[in-house]
Amino acid sequence: MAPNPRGARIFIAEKGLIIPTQEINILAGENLTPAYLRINPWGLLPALALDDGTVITQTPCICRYLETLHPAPNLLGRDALETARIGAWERCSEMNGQNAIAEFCRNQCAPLASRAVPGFAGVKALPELVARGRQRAAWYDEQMENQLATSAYVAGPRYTAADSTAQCAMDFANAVGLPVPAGHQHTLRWLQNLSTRPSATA
Ligand SMILES: N[C@@H](CCC(=O)N[C@@H](CS)C(=O)NCC(=O)O)C(=O)O
Repeated sequence: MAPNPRGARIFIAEKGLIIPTQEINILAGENLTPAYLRINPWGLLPALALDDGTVITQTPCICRYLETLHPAPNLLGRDALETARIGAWERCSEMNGQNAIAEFCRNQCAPLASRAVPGFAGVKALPELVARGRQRAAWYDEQMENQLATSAYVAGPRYTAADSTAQCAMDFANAVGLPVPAGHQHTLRWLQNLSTRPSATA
């Protein structure tokens, strides 16, 4: 359910690509083992390993790499303005959504008590950050609801990576106890619509 690996899988599915995947157990700390750190020294998921051994990290960069090689269907923008809009909403979902939700759940999750920051060990959870994460996530929910009140999809009238990035943040939030507020009808309509796409189960 981790939002970044799921975001990459959804992107790959929307592109119609077949890429073998290997699951790495974050809660068990598999991403911090020497074997995984040899693949990605930052200890983060996802990572895309090419046949020649090159490894690409950071979800937006993996997506950009794949979009460059496989331009259709376009998911990152058809022109300068749309590309900027999609990028802005992706950054919003990462910073205001995913990071807030991570702050909420990591600082109260017993298996991550000394792994409060993704990718490395030895950072202790701070219980007071739970409430702040909830507050930040509520602010993100407001931003999304306002946007989706006037826009069919997150970055405009068509489905793009801005949708999958937000979908992963919101589904993850729901899984850790921060559901979309019941009154946010536009967000709920949009999320229900995305859940019917085949990529939702990628
Ligand atoms: N900016 C990175 C963030 C990657 C990230 O934080 N991934 C999380 C899973 S969603 C992770 O690897 N967590 C490892 C951990 O919790 O130790 C990206 O875009 O890929």
